[in-house]
Amino acid sequence: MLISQFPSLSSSRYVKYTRPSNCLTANSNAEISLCSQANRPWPNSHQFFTIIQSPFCIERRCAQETDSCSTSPYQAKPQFCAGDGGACAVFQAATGTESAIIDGVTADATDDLTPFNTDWMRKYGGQTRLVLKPQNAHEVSKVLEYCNDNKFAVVPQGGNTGLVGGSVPVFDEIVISTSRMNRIRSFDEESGVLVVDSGVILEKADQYLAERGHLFPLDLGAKGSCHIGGNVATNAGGLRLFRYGSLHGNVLGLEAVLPDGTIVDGLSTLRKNNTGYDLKQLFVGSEGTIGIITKLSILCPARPKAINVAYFGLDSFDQVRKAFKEAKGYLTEILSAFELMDSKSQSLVHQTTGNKRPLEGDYPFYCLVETSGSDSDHDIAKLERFLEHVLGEGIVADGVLAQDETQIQSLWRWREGITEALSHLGGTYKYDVSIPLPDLYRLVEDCRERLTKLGLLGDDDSFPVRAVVGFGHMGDSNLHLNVSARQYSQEVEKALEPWVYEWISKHSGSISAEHGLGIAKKEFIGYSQNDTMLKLMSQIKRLYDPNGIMNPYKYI
Ligand code: FAD
Ligand code: 2HG
Ligand code: ZN
Repeated sequence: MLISQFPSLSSSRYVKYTRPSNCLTANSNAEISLCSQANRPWPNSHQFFTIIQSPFCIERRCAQETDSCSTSPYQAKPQFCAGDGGACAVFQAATGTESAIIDGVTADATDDLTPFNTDWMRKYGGQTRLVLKPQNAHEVSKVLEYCNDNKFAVVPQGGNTGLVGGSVPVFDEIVISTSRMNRIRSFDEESGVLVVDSGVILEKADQYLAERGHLFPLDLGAKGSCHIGGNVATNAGGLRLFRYGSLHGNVLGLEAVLPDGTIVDGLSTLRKNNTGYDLKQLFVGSEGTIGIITKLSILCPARPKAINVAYFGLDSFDQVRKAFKEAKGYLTEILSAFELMDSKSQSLVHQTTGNKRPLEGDYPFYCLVETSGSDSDHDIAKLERFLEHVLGEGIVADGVLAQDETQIQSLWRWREGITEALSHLGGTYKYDVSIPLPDLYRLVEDCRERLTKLGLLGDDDSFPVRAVVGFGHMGDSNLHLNVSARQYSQEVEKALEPWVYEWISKHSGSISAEHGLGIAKKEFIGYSQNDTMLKLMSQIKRLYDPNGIMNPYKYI
């Protein structure tokens, strides 16, 4: 066989992603909005914001504009108030226990509130003084009805791993966390239908299914923290969408609560159900703007018995495209992932983890190819024919094939670990985009060239940008352009936006492939949606949420 023997990888630990620790432990008065410096203790925004208390509401002004503080273009809408002691008593009665509330209204709870006010990237933050953790749809209903009647704004929050600032408040909106809605309700081995509460952690659901010979049809790097409700609310794509398709197809039914407290019972477990509008689809990717998802039924495939993973080094993006084409041709029904990583992404993972690299040489591009099937001998034979072909034709320069489960996990870490590796380096500007394959990587090259010409990109600390990195789900034409800055700054942001979005629009792409819009892309939705679509979306929003209490200031 032509492929090199698998070298012993230095670490076989499978990484579990949690929020960066300095975000969880730092002290905060939560006086922050759209303003942070990732490599300073979090948060330190007192110099930027003052709070003006009115009898009913809280209003914020940016007191001092500096290069590192993007002044929030948003003012708290006057009708949204943080709630008062009376409201807290109502919420306590609705949720039945004191432990379901983090109450920073009647007492100081700053430290407990900080993780709910701070997003995963430490880029966006709010100042909620109230976190509610209802346990079921009836409790959510009571809470939302009261909020709606009193025009209290709310932000649904799952695992808070979202990457567009959608899961944290902008001002003092009340956070409704799904963390106590965490029960697996049922699983039918014959149909493969799983019914879960929305706060079940993705990895827990997958472990439960593994014990029953099945697989959750979504997998992503944040699986140890993200909630299934959050996955559905963002229509997360992840590492195996190529094989198992999008959540729009796999979610069979859901239960949700509308802002006025109405419980929508659409928890069908049927695969086919053509009876009128498929309203559940509105919740898939709604990012908490029309209601709170409380339960889900999901179609789960049988767990493949034979999984193989290969990792390649390639000399150009054209070779990557050829390898992808050949993988589809040779591996057809067993190909389950084809992931792209550029040289810079892999050197940054190496730098932050210290792990031994899978290949000896350095290549401009790397790919991870996974096959999943039911017959190991059949799959290996197919994979070997493919490997011999791509190595023999010089499409792939070098490669390794995992020999066991530990090595499979280790190879995946070189792809899944990129986001976490970057999070240790400062602030990361993230652009999650769809681009037709021929132009996919050109965005990274053009971005590098632009930042270099502007004098922003360089190796030493005098340059604000450390690296421009490209990786993503090649099989889905989904690129992740990550610009790693030494700290978040207006100078870098202005160099990137709207330039990136204009580039995407010119190349017939989408400005959000899988992470959603949140607050990060609120201003830019027009680059991917026309006026008619935007008008229809606004009409739907008004129909479901006439008082506009659901996740305000976000994309709609
Ligand atoms: P949160 O971050 O808590 O919320 C996300 C949004 O959904 C918010 O707008 C929130 O208001 C809303 N929401 C949450 N729960 C509900 C609910 N029950 N009802 C209504 N609205 C709700 N995304 C991908 O698509 N593919 C990837 O491969 C991928 N990899 C990632 C890797 C890492 C290391 C990290 C940190 C993130 C990654 N993400 C990825 C981004 C993120 O979208 C997913 O992690 C996940 O889908 C978010 O789930 P969550 O429970 O953390 O939701
Ligand atoms: C991934 O594919 C995630 O790893 C995160 O979608 C991408 O960090 C990112 O930009
Ligand atoms: Zn992704």
